[in-house]
Amino acid sequence: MPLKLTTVGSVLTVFATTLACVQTVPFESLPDTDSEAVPADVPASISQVPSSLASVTQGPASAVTENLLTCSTRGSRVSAVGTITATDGTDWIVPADNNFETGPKAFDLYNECSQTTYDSLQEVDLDSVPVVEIDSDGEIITGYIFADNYFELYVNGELVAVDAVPFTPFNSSVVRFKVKRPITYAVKLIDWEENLGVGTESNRGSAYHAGDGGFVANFVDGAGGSTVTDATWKAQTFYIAPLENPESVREVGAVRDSSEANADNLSCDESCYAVHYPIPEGWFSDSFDDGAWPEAVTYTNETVGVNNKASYTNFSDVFIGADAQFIWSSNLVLDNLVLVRKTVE
Ligand SMILES: [Ca+2]
Ligand SMILES: [Ca+2]
Ligand SMILES: [Ca+2]
Repeated sequence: MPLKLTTVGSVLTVFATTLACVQTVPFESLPDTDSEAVPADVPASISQVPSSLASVTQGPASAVTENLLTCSTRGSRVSAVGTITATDGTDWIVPADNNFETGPKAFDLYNECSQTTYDSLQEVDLDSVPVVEIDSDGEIITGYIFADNYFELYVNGELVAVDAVPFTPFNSSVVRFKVKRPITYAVKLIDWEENLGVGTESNRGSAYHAGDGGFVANFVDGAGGSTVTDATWKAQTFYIAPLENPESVREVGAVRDSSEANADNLSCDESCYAVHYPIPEGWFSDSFDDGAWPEAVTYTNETVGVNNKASYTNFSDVFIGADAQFIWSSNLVLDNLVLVRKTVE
């Protein structure tokens, strides 16, 4: 890749025209110490931290919130939040900063913690779902959502609902809001973790199993139309863990690509690394430009592992039946904080 590091402008121009190339030099917010950038003739490699934006942490975070939700249901995992300092001195919240304690909770379709376990959508009185008014003269949209593990939904910049269960048991939700078009959906997604900072949970015989994520939604309007999650959404990751080696994260165009990283049978346990990226200001706004974000990657029900989860299968008519697909960023396992967006006219 004939990169010439003459000016920021030229780098950005080259970058924009070579989105398919493996990025080996900082391309956003070039630091003052640009002289240390990799020379132009060095081939694509995994020999450095992916970009000037990324920060690296190692080992466990310190819990600042021991448990966001007390739930006695069998299979309920503790949903803690912690902080950790990176090698560059920056502080990070893991698994992610969130509005669980203050945001409006989504209405339950299926939530064992609240003992709401509808067998089907036909049992749900949708008129009892509160309508969040974004535009008083807008149309009413009804959205069905399942997230592994946690979502926060913004519509045209307004926080409409947060997931009622941060970690597990798995739950599903319905939201209603009144809004005018165009409609921008922006969703913060967190694949929660038990071992804060190292991206793992106790599962499948290991105390340090790397869990996976997944998000599916179907937003139905009153005129027979709907917006479902699919590959036309944008998705970007901001927290990648566990990593045996942080340098295994590469930037391939806009993709923060951890496909080279081992996700199974890791042995780093409490000494695993994580790579963090700052969330851009106003990412949830309708005016935010997500043009540089990768397209979402779709995943099958089998891959996400939902075929045995009543919180999903009881409402399959609004998910599978509506052709809504599970989406995430490029790594369903290692990407733990993912932002997704979609604008519809
Ligand atoms: Ca949840
Ligand atoms: Ca998960
Ligand atoms: Ca994960």
